[in-house]
Amino acid sequence: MSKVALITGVTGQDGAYLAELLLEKGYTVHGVKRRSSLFNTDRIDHLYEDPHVANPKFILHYGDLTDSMNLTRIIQEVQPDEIYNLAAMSHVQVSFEMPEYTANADGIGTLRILEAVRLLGLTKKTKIYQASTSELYGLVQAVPQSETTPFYPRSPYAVAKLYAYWITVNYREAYGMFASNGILFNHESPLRGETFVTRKITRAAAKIVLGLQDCLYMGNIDAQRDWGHAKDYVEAMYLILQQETSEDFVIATGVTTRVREFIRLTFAFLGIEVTFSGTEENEVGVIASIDTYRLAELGVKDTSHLKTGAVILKIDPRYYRPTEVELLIGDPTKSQEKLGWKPKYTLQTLIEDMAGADLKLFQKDQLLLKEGFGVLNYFE
Ligand code: NDP
Ligand code: GDR
Repeated sequence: MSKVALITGVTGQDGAYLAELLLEKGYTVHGVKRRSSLFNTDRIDHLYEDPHVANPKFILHYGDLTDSMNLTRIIQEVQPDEIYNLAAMSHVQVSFEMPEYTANADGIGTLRILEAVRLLGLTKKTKIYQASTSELYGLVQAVPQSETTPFYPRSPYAVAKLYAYWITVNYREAYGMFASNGILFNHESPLRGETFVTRKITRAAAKIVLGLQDCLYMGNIDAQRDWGHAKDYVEAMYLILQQETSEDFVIATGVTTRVREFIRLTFAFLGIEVTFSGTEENEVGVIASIDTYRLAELGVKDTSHLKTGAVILKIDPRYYRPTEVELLIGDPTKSQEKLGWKPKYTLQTLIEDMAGADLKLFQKDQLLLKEGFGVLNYFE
C-alpha cells in the first residue's frame, strides 16, 4: 500500500516541489487548494491527473486554513499518513497590512490541523510537518541560528508562526503526537512568488536586459539572508517525517549574503556589471560594463537599449519594513548529522536557475509581443 500524504499550500512554491517529490516516491498525494476566481494551479498543472481515472495518485480538495470544519472533513476523508502544513499568508511585508488574517491562517490554522488529527483519533497514525521559519529568530540574539537560539519575531507573520511553532511542540508533548517543525531559512526557485526579493530581482534583471523595463526599485538592500533552493528544502521536509522520533530541525546552507550581492551576481550572470553609489535612500545601481558576447550567448542580440552609466536600480522607501530582520544565517549541523541532509545547489547555481528561467520567460513574451500577440502586463 502506498503512503498517503496531505499537503496544505500545494499550489505554492514548496507545495509544488513537495508534491512532485512525494509522487516520485510512490505516495498518493492529496492537496488543499483555495477557491479562486481564476485558475491558481499553474505550479502543479504538470502533475494534474484526470480525476476520472481509477486510483488517481494526485487529488485536490478545496479548502482553507481558516475553516476548521472543512479541514476536519478533508483529514477524515483522506486519513493521511503524513500531513505537510505549508499553507500560509507567507509574505512578511504584507503581514503588516493584514495582521489579523495572518494570525488566523498562519497561527490558528496550524492549531486547527493538530486538533482535527487529535479529535479524529489519528494521533498514532498521522505525522505532521509544520512549516516553521527563520523569521522566528527576527532581531539577532546570536549567530549562526540553531534549534536552541532564542526567538524574537519582528512581524505579524513571524508572531503568527511563533504560535504555530509552539502549538506544534505542545501537541507533541501533551498528546504524544508525531508533530515536527522544520525551521527553514529562505529558499527560492523559478517557482518563487514574484514579490519576494530574489524573484523580483531575477525578473527585473531579465526584463532590463531585454529592454522591457528601465529600473528596479528596492527596499533595504543591506539585509542578509541564508538562501537555498526550494528543491533541496522539500527533501528535508520529507526526511523530517521519516525519523523515528519527532523533533525540530533547522534547514539552512550556513552561508549568508546581502541583497545587494544577490543583485550584483544576478546581473553578472546576464553579462552586466553593476556598481553601487550614494547612500541610503539616495543609493543607485549603475551599469558599469556590458558583456555583449555573454548576452549573445544567452540569445540577447539587440543590446542597443543598454548603456554604460545608466541607472538601473533605485531605492524606494515604500519597500522598507516597519521592523526589519537584518541578519539570518542558519546552523544546519543537526539536520546534516541526523537527517543526512545536504543541499545540492549553491547560491550561484540557484541564481543561474532563476535568472535563466526568467530570461527565457520574457524572451518568449517579447517574441509574442513582436508578433502582435498579447501584452506585457505584469503587476510588480
Ligand atoms: P507560497 O506563498 O508560495 O505558498 C503558500 C501557499 O499557501 C499557497 O498554496 C497559498 O495558496 C496557500 N494559502 C495561503 N493562505 C491560505 C489559506 N488561508 N488557506 C489555505 N491555503 C492558503 O509559500 P512557500 O511555498 O514559499 O512556503 C511554504 C510554507 O513555508 C509557508 O507556510 C511559508 O510561510 C513557509 N516558509 C517559507 C520559506 C521560504 O523561504 N519559501 C521559509 C520558511 C518557511 P494560493 O496559491 O491560493 O495563494
Ligand atoms: P523574507 O523574504 O521577508 O525574508 O521572508 P523577502 O524575499 O520578502 O525579503 C528578504 C529581504 O529582502 C529585503 N528587501 C526586499 N524584499 C522584498 N520582498 N521586496 C523588495 O523590494 C525588497 N528590498 C529589500 C527585505 O526587507 C528582507 O530583508 C521569506 C518568506 O518566504 C517567508 O514566508 C519565510 O518565512 C522567510 O523568507 C524565511
